[in-house]
Amino acid sequence: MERKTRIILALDVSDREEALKIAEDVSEFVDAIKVGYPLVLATGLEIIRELAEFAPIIADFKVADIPNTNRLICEQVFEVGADAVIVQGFTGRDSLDACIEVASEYRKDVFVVSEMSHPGGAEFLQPVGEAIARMAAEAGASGLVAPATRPERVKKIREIVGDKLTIISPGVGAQGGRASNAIAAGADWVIVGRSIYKAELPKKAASEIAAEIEAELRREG
Ligand code: NUP
Repeated sequence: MERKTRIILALDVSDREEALKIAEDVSEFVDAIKVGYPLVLATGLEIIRELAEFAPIIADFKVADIPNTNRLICEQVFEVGADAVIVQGFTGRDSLDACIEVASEYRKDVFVVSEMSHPGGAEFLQPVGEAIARMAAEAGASGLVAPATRPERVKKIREIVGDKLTIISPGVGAQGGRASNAIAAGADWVIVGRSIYKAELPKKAASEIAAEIEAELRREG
């Protein structure tokens, strides 16, 4: 994934034509497209291959099973052309290792959720988020998913993993987080869904977030 706009589009629409149209429309302003259950369950796994024409694809399946099942899931995801997969860390080191093993066979990336961005993410996951971040670093994951809704938590996770891991951060816009705050806290990329795909002009919405991030990066020097 090349760092240009620092935006990952969360393409949670459920119509194939709409998904392809939005992907093409906003592609110059996003560095990757995140595809999850809403789109894949509605249209089929092949949508990943089709969207990969526009940007690298992150498959957000929050993989959370025993090692063998995780392995089988990751194989499907990389076979269809995804560049990365998002997995849960709470299932433990062996489950994570299975995902990382498959990813390294395909030379692809694994992002581990350390703490989720919605209010309920603070309930069970936040108390173990830092331990998950440490485990992800030790296991050799490519990066972490940390909440833009709580920039102070992104900062904490960045302190824990240093520059070794990439942090991608959802919760911008519709969930209340600001892109510039997440980037200032140490996120490498923000993940933005509804604020782009539900906008009247998705391309304009993406370009405005890109400009906000650019201004923040300039400010930081
Ligand atoms: O902690 C997380 N929060 C979150 O919102 C982990 C995620 N993977 N996501 C995903 O990011 C969520 O499933 C959705 O696809 C996207 C955020 O979308 P939006 O709130 O910008 O519409």
